Amino acid sequence: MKDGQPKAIHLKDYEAPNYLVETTELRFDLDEEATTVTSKLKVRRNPQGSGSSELTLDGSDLELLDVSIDGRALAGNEYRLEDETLTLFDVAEEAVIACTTRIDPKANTALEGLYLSGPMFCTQCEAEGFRRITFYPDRPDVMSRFTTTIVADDKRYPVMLSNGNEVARERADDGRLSVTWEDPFPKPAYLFALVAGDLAMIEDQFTTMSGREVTLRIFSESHNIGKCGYAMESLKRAMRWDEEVYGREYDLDIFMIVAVDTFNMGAMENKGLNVFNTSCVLADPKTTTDQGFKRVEAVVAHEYFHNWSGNRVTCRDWFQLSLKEGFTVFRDGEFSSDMGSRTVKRIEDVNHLRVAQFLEDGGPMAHPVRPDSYIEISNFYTLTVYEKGAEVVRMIHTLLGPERFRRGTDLYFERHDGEAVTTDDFVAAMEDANEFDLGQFRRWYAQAGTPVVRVEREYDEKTRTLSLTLEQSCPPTPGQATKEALHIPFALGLLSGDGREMLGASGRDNGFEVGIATQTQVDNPRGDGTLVLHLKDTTQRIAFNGVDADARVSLLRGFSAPVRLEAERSADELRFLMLHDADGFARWDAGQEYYLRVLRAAVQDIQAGGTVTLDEGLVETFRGLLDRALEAADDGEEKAMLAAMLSLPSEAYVGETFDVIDVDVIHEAREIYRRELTKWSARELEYVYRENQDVGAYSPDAPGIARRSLKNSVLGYLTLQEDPTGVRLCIAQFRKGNNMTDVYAALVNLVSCEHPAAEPARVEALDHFYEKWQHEALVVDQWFAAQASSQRPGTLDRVKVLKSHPAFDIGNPNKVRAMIGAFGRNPIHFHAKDGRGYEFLTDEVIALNGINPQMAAAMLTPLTHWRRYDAHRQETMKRCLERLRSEKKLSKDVFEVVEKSLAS
Ligand code: B3K
Ligand code: ZN
Repeated sequence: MKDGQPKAIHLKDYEAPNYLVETTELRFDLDEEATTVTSKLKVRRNPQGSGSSELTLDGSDLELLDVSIDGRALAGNEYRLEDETLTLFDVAEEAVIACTTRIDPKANTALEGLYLSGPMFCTQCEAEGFRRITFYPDRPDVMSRFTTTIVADDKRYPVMLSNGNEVARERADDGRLSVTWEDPFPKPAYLFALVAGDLAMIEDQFTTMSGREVTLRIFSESHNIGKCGYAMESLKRAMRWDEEVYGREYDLDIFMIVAVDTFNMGAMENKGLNVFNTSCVLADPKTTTDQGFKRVEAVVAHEYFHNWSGNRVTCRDWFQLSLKEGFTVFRDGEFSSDMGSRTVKRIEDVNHLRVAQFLEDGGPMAHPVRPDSYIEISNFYTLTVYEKGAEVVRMIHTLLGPERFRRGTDLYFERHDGEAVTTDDFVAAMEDANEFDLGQFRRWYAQAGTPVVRVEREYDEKTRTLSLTLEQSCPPTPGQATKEALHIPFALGLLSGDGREMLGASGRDNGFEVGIATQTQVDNPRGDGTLVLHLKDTTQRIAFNGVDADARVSLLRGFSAPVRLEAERSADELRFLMLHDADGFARWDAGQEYYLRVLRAAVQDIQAGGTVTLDEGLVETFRGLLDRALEAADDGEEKAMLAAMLSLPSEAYVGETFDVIDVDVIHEAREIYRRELTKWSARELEYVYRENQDVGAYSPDAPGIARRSLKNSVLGYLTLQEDPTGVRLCIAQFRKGNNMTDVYAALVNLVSCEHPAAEPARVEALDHFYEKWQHEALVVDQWFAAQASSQRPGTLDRVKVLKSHPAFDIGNPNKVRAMIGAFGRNPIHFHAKDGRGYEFLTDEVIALNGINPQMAAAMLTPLTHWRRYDAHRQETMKRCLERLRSEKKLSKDVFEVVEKSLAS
């Protein structure tokens, strides 16, 4: 950081800007090491501002060459230039402020502002990157119309792009080319973008719902252009979907995506000119896995959807980040659900939320969906803002139902088009469009921590009444010692002993008349057997009359709220729900709860010094699932569901449920079960494996993805077989696979495989894989990640060696994520008792701190959870954090995470 301790910024201190910027004219004279940026801002005093004639502009790492007001150059006493600001003392009601700055894109390793990605120029301005380009009121509530002229040597940079439409192209006197772009839509500076390079392009057309023709272009370096077709198809699907589901039409005549290699995150929704990490746009069966294809489709859609949820209606300040991110993640999730399997998408999202967001919500960085304060906003692009934020929007959708939700979004877009608003404005539009009270619901935005819903059940034989008591609570989080009750939509169903739905319309169809006694509001939004209870008080009760003793309740269907469910349910009951629950998510979830209970018991057995007593019911259940897999339909749903149901909860998930995470024992317990399950169902596993081979050409469609995920999850078990059959199958799949999904699944299994039959194939496979794909950067990332995730001994040493590999580059975030990020998630090696894993990560964070602070802070996350481990590990991890704290030139990003982690 630059001047002493960085200070926190608080939501409560928000003030409207003093000046608004009507138009922004920019001229870039591009040069790799000395780009000159000339800006002309037409400013006007904001009637809602303080009225002061002082105007403070943000600026970081800029060399100021000149500044003028209304054409008059300012003398030194007319402004104050500080480390991160330029203050002009006396600005009239209306004025034109011009300034020239010089920047060094080549030296910009933070990848914020204007920088070089390989041979091309590109920008990243969200959240506060524009201030690294020129002096500007770099805040989202200042929206301006931008005109951008790019001047460069067109032999090296024949393609020059910015937001909006190209309006002029001329040859300058010195022979360079000058291209001007005009964006008619006012936007905050964080949505500004510029790209220049020698790029190839694919082009397509989209006819909008009102019949306008839009040109769609995807640019990349020429060697990647053959892999952009899937992103283009995804884009068109997303554009159509947004018209159909939200009535949102695209507004410019052109929409562009540019793929770049060096990018801090997945992609960026700049107006009309999205910039994408190659990892989220390139897709090809030979080099991209099914997960990769799904990611491309989802991220392309996500960024496109931002055109309305983020760009046309943007955030007033960065505390409102979830306004655009939570809502847009919800939108892209619904899109993906409509394109593939809704249930599987829900399972994936909930898994992710439980493993990672719950951890964040219970750790030192916990914050509400709308944070109250931050030191570095880049640290708040979190799972809480994105994924929990999306869950909050989903709950509004559940409470209102689809039609009323749509009425709410229509009003929101209409009311706030062209404005910078707050999450409260979003909720108010939902309320006003439907006369629905979301007063208490708003607490979801303000309160951090994962709520717990505890369900107690009682059955009265005499009256045949089943009563449920639901109690909600939420543990304290930093700065929030006590919590208030939330408005929780809690979805449930009731199943008869023979597995039929007993409630709602489905219940009546099945001949059940269940009486309900409760003070709680109960809805039946889908008209099926699922009821939604509005939990608002700490404790609420509901009783079902006329119910037999063998009836079973299905709780938290569809994961209707991001809470931890605590309910005593017997193994029999969970197995029953796994088979009969009408809600696919609940079937999977019952299985996970059952597996979790078994694994937790095994962990406790080992910790007590005993041996693991095998739960035979689990083996039987597992074999039952494999039997079903043999008859499962190839519909893209059932097999994917079964693949998910065959997977034991991850070590991270099991760990998250313990107060003290015993990494070694959790690993041991889970491995014991994986081996036992394999041993007792080897024949079934082999059948399923053989029955699910792809026939015909690879296609990333739902049935194909489902089939491969089933086959590959079975392959993971087969490699644990004692006889070498499974390992041989794996080696054969590696050699013969005609798509990256199969080849990579085989590689990952081989990399962690302990079986002697895997030698020397493992090393050969790794060498062969690199040899073959060394020119495909994204595949090399996968190669790094597979090795950094290996469970075999020696992983850390291997990672250290790989860091000197010619393909590794600490300046490229994809490489950093593939190796250091993957290692930080390696449950046993990162947490090795000798502390070497922690020390390694600390060294890497220190190195990154000086290069790319955002990446440094992101890599640090695994150490922040130090309090969750045993005393010895706590001590070692804490020492690492203290070592970081004592570093001299700590960035704000790392400083904030370290300070908060160490705070008691
Ligand atoms: N809005 C960007 C994220 C920007 C992150 C800045 N540190 C991508 C997205 O969420 O769509
Ligand atoms: Zn986003």
